[in-house]
Amino acid sequence: MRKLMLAAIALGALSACADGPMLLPAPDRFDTAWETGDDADGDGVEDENDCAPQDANIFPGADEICNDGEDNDCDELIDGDDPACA
Ligand SMILES: [Ca+2]
Ligand SMILES: [Ca+2]
Ligand SMILES: [Ca+2]
Repeated sequence: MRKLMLAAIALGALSACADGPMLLPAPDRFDTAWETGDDADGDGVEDENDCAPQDANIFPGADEICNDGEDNDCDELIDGDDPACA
């Protein structure tokens, strides 16, 4: 089943490159989210820029919470490693 899906995706990409008719009825959900800039958790940051697209409390520009083990502000620095907690 996975091989079939990959083949179908490859076919879709090829047909798009050739500017031919689309063979697939719809793109998969991830492609749709990426293309439309969906914000799944409603935190105001598009999923493609959000390090936690399913958590509305975590987004670039959020306050770092210094004792929860999460990278709350999406700068890849967690708790004590984040300058916000210095
Ligand atoms: Ca988020
Ligand atoms: Ca944190
Ligand atoms: Ca951080």
